[in-house]
Amino acid sequence: MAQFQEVSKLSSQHPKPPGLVLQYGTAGFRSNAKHLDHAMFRTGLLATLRSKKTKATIGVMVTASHNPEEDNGVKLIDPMGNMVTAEWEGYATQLVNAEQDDLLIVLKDIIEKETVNMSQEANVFVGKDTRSSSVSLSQAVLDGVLALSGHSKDYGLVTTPQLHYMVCCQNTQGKYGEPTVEGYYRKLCQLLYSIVSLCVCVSLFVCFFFFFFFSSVQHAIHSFLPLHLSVDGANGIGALKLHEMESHVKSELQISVFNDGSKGKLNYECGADFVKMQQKPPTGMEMSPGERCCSYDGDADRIVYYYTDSEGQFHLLDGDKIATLISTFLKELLTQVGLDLKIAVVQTAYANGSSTRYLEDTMKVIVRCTKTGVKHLHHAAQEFDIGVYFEANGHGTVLFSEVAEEKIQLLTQDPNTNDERKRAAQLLQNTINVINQTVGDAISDMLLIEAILAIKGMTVQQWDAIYTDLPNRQLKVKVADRRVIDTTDAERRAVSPAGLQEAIDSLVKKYKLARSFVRPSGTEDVVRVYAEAETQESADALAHEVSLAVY
Ligand code: NG1
Ligand code: ZN
Repeated sequence: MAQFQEVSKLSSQHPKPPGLVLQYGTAGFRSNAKHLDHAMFRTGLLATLRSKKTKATIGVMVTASHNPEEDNGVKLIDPMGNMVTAEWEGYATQLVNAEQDDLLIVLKDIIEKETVNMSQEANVFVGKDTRSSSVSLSQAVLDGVLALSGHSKDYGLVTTPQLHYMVCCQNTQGKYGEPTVEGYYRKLCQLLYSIVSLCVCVSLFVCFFFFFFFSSVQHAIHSFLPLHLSVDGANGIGALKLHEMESHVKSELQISVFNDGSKGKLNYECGADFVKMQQKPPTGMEMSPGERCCSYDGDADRIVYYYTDSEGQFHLLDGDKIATLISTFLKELLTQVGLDLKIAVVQTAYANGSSTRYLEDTMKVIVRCTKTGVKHLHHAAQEFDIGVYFEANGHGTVLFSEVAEEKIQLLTQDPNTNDERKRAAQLLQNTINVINQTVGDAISDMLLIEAILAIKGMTVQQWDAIYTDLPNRQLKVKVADRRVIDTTDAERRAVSPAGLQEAIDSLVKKYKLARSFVRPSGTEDVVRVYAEAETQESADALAHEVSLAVY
């Protein structure tokens, strides 16, 4: 077939280094950019097949997120903006690892297994981050799509969540929004306006209720507008996009962008991963005591907040604190509207023990723990009316079931609902719209957090004080073969090698309020060790001792 001749011809321009093996893991394919040209071309081929199979638009994002500039990676996005299924992840691994002469055999095998109708049209959206290698690598993806006569749309420089959003908008015929970057800003920002204006209404209402004077009402309005925030853009795509968005929110939110890529290197001593792992501010950021700051990662799907206090002490508000703020806000609104919707928070084993205790014991919210990796959290969150999911590293979002969305929308239109209830329902409705439900999104999460803090009249210090994190430490250990470690119970216990879990248990017993676990990383060739305890010294010592037990 002519189609396959084109594949043969173009694939010879993107040859596979013989013997190289890559694995489609939690972050798609990720490696040094030098090894990825063939993987990109073949991911373009697979995206085209997936599009034919689903009769929908598929996304391909070229990024290695928080990895160093020299690395790159690629991830497929399914029609509703989700990750692809486990089967197709398997196909991706098979196709990318097929030696050059076997490529057509493996390709035809997938077509046959999935009964792909090759005469079906295919559409693929492609996006890339700011890495210098992303230019040629995204071209390789486009070549792959072309080789199977698929249509492609190159969005160029976009954040990962923006591309997820485009794919979802396209496949829902605009129901989710308009599939353009401008449409994305309009959707997210308009909601910030209305959330803030509703907040003004709430302030007016509250002030009226307590018989405050008009002047104090004015003060209440102006005390939080415009909001001020310093953002570390990790010298990546997020910084570019914040500059693009600035004009949309000028009078509501003033953003000072640091590490905007004009001087520094991508993710180098900056970005959400650096701040979370090092538990210190990024370089290149000017911070005044008490000032609210946040960091994005290299593809802007993660966010963490922080501030320094008057003594210069650094305070991190990570994904757990974000999940707590958002779920508390949503639960309060649900109580106000009187809707009986089941809300849950989904975390991983990396969630700080204090956050889990606070959510379960004080907030009385259901908490679920899943394996690391967004797809696991996303899946678990789908089981509830409202599922708030966040990894401690700041990747997360909120999912609303169709039933929840319908009930909330009905309330906003119900003529028998009193004003206060209607306002709360309207806030819930606006919250649904500001959230990127396809995937964690630093820009969307930031706009929501800023709105919540404004509505609640809360400072970053008050947010931080909701609960106190247990001191913790994460370490990486290099071992000969990390796959010898197998885990169970959402990665909280090791089942192999024999004796490892018993060793960890006896080390944990030595410390107060201690917990520790180990797991092989899905994105790096290391074993990750996590420990938390009553004091930082204990957490550090426990992490160190457990890492020795891993060898
Ligand atoms: P691994 O390398 O499997 O620990 C890391 C993060 C995940 C997730 C993926 C994908 C930690 C401890 N792990 O996975 O949460 O974000 O990268 O980027 O933060
Ligand atoms: Zn990322």
